[in-house]
This record gives sequence, structure tokens and C-alpha cells, in this order.
Amino acid sequence: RKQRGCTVWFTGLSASGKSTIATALEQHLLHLGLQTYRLDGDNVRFGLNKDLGFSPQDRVENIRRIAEVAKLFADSTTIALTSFISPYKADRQVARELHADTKNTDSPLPFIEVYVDVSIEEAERRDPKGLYKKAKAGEIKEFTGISAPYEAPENPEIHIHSKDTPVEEAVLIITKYLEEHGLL
Ligand code: GGZ
Repeated sequence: RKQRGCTVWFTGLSASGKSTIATALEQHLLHLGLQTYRLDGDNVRFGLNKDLGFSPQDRVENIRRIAEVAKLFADSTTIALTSFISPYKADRQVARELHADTKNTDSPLPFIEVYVDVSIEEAERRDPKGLYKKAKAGEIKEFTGISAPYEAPENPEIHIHSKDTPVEEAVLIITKYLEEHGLL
């Protein structure tokens, strides 16, 4: 198989299912013999970005660094998967433009925005880590969807309603998109 690098950029609320889908997609791509790398809170917020919190300025910088790193992976012909809330439209646009910018790469790198859409009610109902409950009790400040904004994408390449889309189906939707765009 030939592969070009690209970045699949997941965005959505906490508990939307981003990481679950990204992890399943990673497994699927690995089984196809493709090179892929997943960036998420567990390997980025505890390392490269351990100096950053959740203030608006810190989230901007979090996303900027992640976009730069994803771009380097994509430039190495890896399929980079990023799974961060990335709540601000402007920051996702910055990530997109960075991939299009050829100042430090040979050619533009494809950027595929995947909106993992879930209602705030459903996210609160899931609440796998009890964070929404804490946020509502005021124990976590500036929590996305409760006391900090989430700006939904208007024109994502892929829009997944996670409540009625099984994980395996989401994986197939994204894989099909990548195939149809010559990225696998
Ligand atoms: C949102 C927070 C917050 C606040 C801690 N707001 O469900 P999780 O736990 O595992 O995913 C959330 C994660 C969000 O980090 P990101 O790097 O994706 O955010 S952003 O893109 O906005 O920079 C949640 C946890 O960190 N978490 N505090 N205040 N999520």
C-alpha cells in the first residue's frame, strides 16, 4: 500500500467519543499495514504540554503545538490522528492553515476535520470520569460545555453523530473518506 501523510483532526466535547473513535481508527489502520500515530491528552498534556492548563490562552497554545507536531508526523507520511476538544473555531482554522502552508514542507498536507457531535445533555449523562458533575458543582472551573465555550465546526470534512453511530461504523466512514481522497 502507498500512503501519503495527513492529519485527521477530531474535535468535540469531553465524553463525545473522540478518543474511542480515534483509537479504533488507529487499530484499523495498523491492521491495514499503514503507519499511523495518535496524539491525545494522555501523551501530550502530560509531556510536551504539561506546562499548559485550560485557560483560553493555554488552550490556544495547546492546539497550536499539537497542530505543529501533527504536521511533522503527516510530513513524514504518517497518518496523524489528533483527539483534543479544540473548542475554538479560530484555532482549528490555524491548524488547518498550518497544514496548507508549504514554508517548511514540500507540499501541502491534507487536513481532515472530524466533528464528533454529541449533545451536552448526552455528554453529561455519560460523564465517564465524573467531570461534568464536578464542573456543575463548581469544582472544575472553565469546563468546556458548562462554563467554557465549545464552538461547533460549520463545515467539517466528516460529521459523526456519536449517539447513533457505533464506533465501528465511524471508523468505516473515516476510512472510506481517506480512501476516496487518495490518502490510503
Ligand atoms: C475541558 C478538561 C478540563 C476543562 C480537565 N475543560 O474527558 P477528558 O477529561 O479525558 O477530556 C478532557 C480533557 C480536555 O483536554 P484537551 O487538551 O482536549 O482540551 S483543549 O483542546 O480544550 O485544550 C477532560 C480534561 O482534559 N479536562 N479540565 N476545564 N476538559
